Amino acid sequence: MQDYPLQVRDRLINYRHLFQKELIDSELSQLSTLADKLEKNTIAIAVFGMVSRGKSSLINALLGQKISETGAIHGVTKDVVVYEWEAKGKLQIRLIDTQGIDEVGGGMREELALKAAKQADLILFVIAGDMTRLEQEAIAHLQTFYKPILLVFNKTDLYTTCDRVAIHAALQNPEMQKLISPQEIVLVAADPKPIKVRLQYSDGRSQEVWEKPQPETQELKERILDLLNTEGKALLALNVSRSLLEIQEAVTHRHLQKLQSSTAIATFVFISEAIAILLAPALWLDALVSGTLSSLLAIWTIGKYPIQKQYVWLIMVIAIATLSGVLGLDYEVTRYVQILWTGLSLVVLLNGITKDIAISQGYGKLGAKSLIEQIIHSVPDSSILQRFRG
Ligand SMILES: Nc1nc2c(ncn2[C@@H]2O[C@H](COP(=O)(O)OP(=O)(O)O)[C@@H](O)[C@H]2O)c(=O)[nH]1
Ligand SMILES: [Mg+2]
Repeated sequence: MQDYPLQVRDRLINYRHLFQKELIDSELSQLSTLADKLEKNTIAIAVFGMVSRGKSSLINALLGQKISETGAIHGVTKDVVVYEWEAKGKLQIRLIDTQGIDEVGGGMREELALKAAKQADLILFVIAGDMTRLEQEAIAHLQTFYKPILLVFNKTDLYTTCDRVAIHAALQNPEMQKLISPQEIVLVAADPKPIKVRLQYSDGRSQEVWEKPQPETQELKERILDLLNTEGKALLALNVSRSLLEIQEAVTHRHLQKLQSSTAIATFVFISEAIAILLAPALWLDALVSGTLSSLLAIWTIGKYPIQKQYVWLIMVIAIATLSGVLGLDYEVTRYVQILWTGLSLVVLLNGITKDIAISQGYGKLGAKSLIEQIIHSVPDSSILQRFRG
C-alpha cells in the first residue's frame, strides 16, 4: 500500500509554502496541527451518540479504569474530553468523549460534539437498543464528512438473548445497511447493572448478594485495534486530507472574491485604454500611458496570486505593443493592434488565474480532493472506507 500519510504531508507542506501569504493565522496554525498529527501518527476516536447511551461508561471500560464521569442524569459530560489510550505500535490513540447530540441546551453543545466528530479519524457511535430517527440522521450526517463509524450497541445486559438477537437483526435490515454494514456493528456492555447472585454455603445457609459483572468490551477493543492495525494509516491520511480540503475551499472562496474585483478593475482599465487610444492626439503618448497602465495591472494581479509567475510574459507582450507605438509604426495599425493586445492579454491573465484557482482548490497537484479519491479507491473491499466509494 502507498504511504498516504507521507503524500498528504507533502501536499500540506507545499500548499502552505505556496499560499503562505494568503493563509490567515487560524489556517496556518491548523496546518501545523495537521502536520504534527501526521508526524506523530495520532489517531483520534470520538465517542458519539445520544445522552445516557453510555458513551462515558464505554470510555472508562476501554481505558480499564473509571476516569470519565458517568450518570443517569442528563448532561454529566460537560465538555469534549480527550483521553490518551494505550499506544499501539507506531500509532498514538486518543479517545474523545462528547456530550449527547440531544443534550439539554442542545445547539451549542451539539456543535461542539460535531466539531469533535469532525476531528475524529474514527467514530464509535453508541446506541442502546433500537435506533431513533435522530441517531440515523446523525450517522448519515457524519458520513458526509467521510467519517468511518463503528456502531456500538451498548447495554446488551439489559436485554434477554432473544431480544438482543432481534434488535441486532433489525439493525441489519436493508434500510439500515445503507448506513451501516453488519460487520460494523459491535455489541458491548460497558457498565452492566449489578445482578443478584445467591451464595450457597456448605452448612446449608444461603445469602443473596449484588454482584457487578465485568464490562464486556473485549470484542470492541479487538475490533478497534485490528482496524487501526490494517487501516490506521489510511484513516489518518483521509482525515487530514479532509481538513486540508476544508482550508483549500476557504482559500479558494477568498480567491474567487478577489478575482471578481480584479475582473471589474481590468474591464475598467481596458475600456478607458481603448477610448484613450482611439482619441489620443499623439500615438507615443497614449502608447506609453496605456502600456504603463496594463503592465501595472498585470504586475498587480501576478503579485496577488504568486502562482501566476508564469504569466510574466504578458508584461513583455504589453511592453512590445507599447514600444511599437512609441517607435511610431503605422499609426492606424498600431492603434488597433494595441487595443487588441491589451484586451487579449487581460483575458488570458484573468483566465489563467481562474484556472489556477480551480486547480489549487482540490483536483490539482496540491489538491486534497484528488488524494481523498485515490485513498478511497485504493482500499480493499473489506475496508471500512469502502462505503465512501460511491
Ligand atoms: N445496564 C447498563 N447500564 C449502562 C451500561 N453502560 C452505561 N450504563 C448506564 O447508563 C447511564 C449513562 O451512562 P453514561 O456513560 O453517563 O452515558 P453518556 O451520557 O452517554 O456518557 C449510567 O447510569 C450508566 O451506569 C451498560 O452496559 N449496561
Ligand atoms: Mg457522558
